[in-house]
Amino acid sequence: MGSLLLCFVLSAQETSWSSSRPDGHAPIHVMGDHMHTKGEWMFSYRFMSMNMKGMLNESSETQNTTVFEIYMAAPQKMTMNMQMLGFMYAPSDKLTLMIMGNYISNSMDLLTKMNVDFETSSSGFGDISVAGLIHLLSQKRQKIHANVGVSVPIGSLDQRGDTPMMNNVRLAYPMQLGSGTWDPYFGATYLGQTAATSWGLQSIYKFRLAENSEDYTLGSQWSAVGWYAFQASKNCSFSASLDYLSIGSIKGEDTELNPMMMPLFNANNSGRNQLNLGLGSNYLIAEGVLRNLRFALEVNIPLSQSVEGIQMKNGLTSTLGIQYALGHH
Ligand SMILES: [Cu+2]
Repeated sequence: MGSLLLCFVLSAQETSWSSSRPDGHAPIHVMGDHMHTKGEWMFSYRFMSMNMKGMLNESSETQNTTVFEIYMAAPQKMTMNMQMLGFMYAPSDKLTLMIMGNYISNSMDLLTKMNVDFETSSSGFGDISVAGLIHLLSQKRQKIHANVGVSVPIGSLDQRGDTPMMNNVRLAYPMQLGSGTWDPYFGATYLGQTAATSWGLQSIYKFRLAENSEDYTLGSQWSAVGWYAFQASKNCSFSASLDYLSIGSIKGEDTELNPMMMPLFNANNSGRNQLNLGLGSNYLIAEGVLRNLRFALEVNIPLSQSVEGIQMKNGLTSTLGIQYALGHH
């Protein structure tokens, strides 16, 4: 009883925003949400699995027979698995540096007009993200930082596979692993806390300014996410988030892709707007040898999506994460 009372007194006295609590980190799919204090570093691993099934034409579902009126093949299902490795380091209280690399494995099931099923797959390293989080404001339990970064083109644009029509052909745009261009991004993150709850807002715009070696430019991306979390215990928190993602259309085209072959070979079928609901949980080990080790889980469910032309319909995305911070004061 005495220690419980002490605990209340301590949390009432704590008046600055803190990352040292389960909800001190955003839901796991959000990147660059928190800063570190001088000398701290953090290692993170994430596994993300994104599933797509069926097709959309603008915002309504479309069938194979409709697609076969124009195209030779139609995508049926796709899975994108991404493993992400990240490091954060704070040279000062005002700046946290972040680098994140990823390894992508894609597989896509397709059906031809002649009713033949086939599968294509691609895998390799994706683009590397290098960023700085710059402290802007902090007041009591609220903070704002800027997110400034660049995506470094490491991912391949020449993933190939065999199809019933032809062997060793270049795969569709969504099966490629990178943008092929240096893409700067800018944004800001706002964080707030009470003794047992926390929330945040983040908005980031990624510019695609240049044309890649295959004569196209992926669409620019705007993302906005808001989340709310509460502590169920000292170690565990639950969160809900809303995410809005707007991706522009591809400009130019990869001339190795025949746009009549399959909707996703056609650069006109690119660009989308999507609203996701996320449900997640964070778990923090606060004491002992594994102190500062975190586990997190989140599921993101599309609430609405609309696409340019004909594209695959996005389904659930699940993200698992492990984070470990060192040099904590
Ligand atoms: Cu961190």
